Amino acid sequence: MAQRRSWAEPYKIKVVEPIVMTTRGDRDRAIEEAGYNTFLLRSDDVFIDLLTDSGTSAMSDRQWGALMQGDEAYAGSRSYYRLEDAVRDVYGYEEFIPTHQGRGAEHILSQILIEEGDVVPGNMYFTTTRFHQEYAGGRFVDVIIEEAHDPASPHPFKGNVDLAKLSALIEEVGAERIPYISVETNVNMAGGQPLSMANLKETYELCRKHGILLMLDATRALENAWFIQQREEGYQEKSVKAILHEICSHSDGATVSSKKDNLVNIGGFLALRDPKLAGRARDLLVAFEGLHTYGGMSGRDMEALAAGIYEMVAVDDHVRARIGQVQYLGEILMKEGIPIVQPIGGHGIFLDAKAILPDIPQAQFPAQALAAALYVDAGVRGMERGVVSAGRDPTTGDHRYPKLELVRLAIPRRVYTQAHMDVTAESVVAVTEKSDAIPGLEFTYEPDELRFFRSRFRPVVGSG
Ligand code: P70
Repeated sequence: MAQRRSWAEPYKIKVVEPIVMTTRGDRDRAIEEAGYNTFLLRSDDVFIDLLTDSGTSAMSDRQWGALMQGDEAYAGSRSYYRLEDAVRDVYGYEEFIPTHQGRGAEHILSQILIEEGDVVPGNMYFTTTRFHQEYAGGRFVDVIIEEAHDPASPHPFKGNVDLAKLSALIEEVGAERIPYISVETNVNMAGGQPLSMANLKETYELCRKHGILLMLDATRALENAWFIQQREEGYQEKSVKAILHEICSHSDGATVSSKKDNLVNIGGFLALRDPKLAGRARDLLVAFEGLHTYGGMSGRDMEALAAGIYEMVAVDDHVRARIGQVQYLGEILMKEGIPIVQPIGGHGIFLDAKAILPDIPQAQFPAQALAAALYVDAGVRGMERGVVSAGRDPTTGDHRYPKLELVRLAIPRRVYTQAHMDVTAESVVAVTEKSDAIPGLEFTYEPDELRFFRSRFRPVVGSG
């Protein structure tokens, strides 16, 4: 296709959903009631909702049309077979196992492969993924390259696996203690950072040599494919569709939260190559999710998902515009001198809270405090991705202190306009300029598991 000077969304808007700007007084009250946790805000109190890109995409007219064609048969639904075809065509895995969302697939995969005392390496943790690995008796070990932990490193593939770290781990614990490596595409907690095809291939070769499986978290594999096309030698002329297919070819299976790349509000799947392993997964599926021909989805969910999978790869302009919007916001912030994770990632902008609030100690949750202050300024909702998200070490009980202490502004797909990005950038600048006034936080309630979702805080007296 002829190169243009600028990108534009390859769609126009047919339906809109009104949103309301609240007053500063309303927002002060709302954040206090929410215990300074943006997960506990009501969406009616939010103006621009950048909490997550998960399940928040706008569906196309074709997807809405597909909903009407859902076959709600308990067993053998036509919609299941359509979805199975879509996953086989686009991702290339033979065995397809539907689940209610990504963590449903993680649960099943962890239960069939991990035994008590096993070790599961991965290119940076993801909260729900690590939870399920530990819940199954495993121990997660981070084998991502060091650059991923440095927000300022401009490395083009910060999601890469560090093969020396992986080899050392295999040496240390023995390959028989490592059922699989979990390789995430476009690593969420690193800032939406891709891994390269070359690194994935080498990782897969190393694993095969040792009889270790390679399971992808292919939740944002489309966005990873885009970065490979843009940045990796030899991929400029290939479509993102072809690149995505090639990514999956270097793996034994994948878990996918379809609430991201796949453009639906709910759904997910586990995909495998080995039919025996798939049989064990289906045995558990019927106990935890639902029958093997619907998992946790209705027939209409499966129709919309099949349509979404085809739509995301139909033209490269879709992902180009999606990531283009994220870059638009990131570039404004960089011009304003706001410290954000470099390079700009695929699904959102990650503000470096340690750099913005250097006087708040990490034990007083700078990213949580920054997310709350940003919300109060103009009703923009982001998410803490720092020490609160990292949780406690199961053996010592201490906080885990990640190097990255970030606020994520995740951009939903096909939902907001450039004007929303402008308003967001202005608010980030305004809050950063007044950052001295932001107090640190302390827990008033801390849940035992995945604490970031429901924890509550209050400002630390005398700080800020
Ligand atoms: C987010 C969401 C979900 C997710 C993911 C990756 C790379 C698996 C999943 C789970 C939602 C979320 C989840 C936990 C904490 C905060 C937010 N990410 N793998 O906003 O999929 O949600 O469908 O069960 O990013 O990043 P699911």
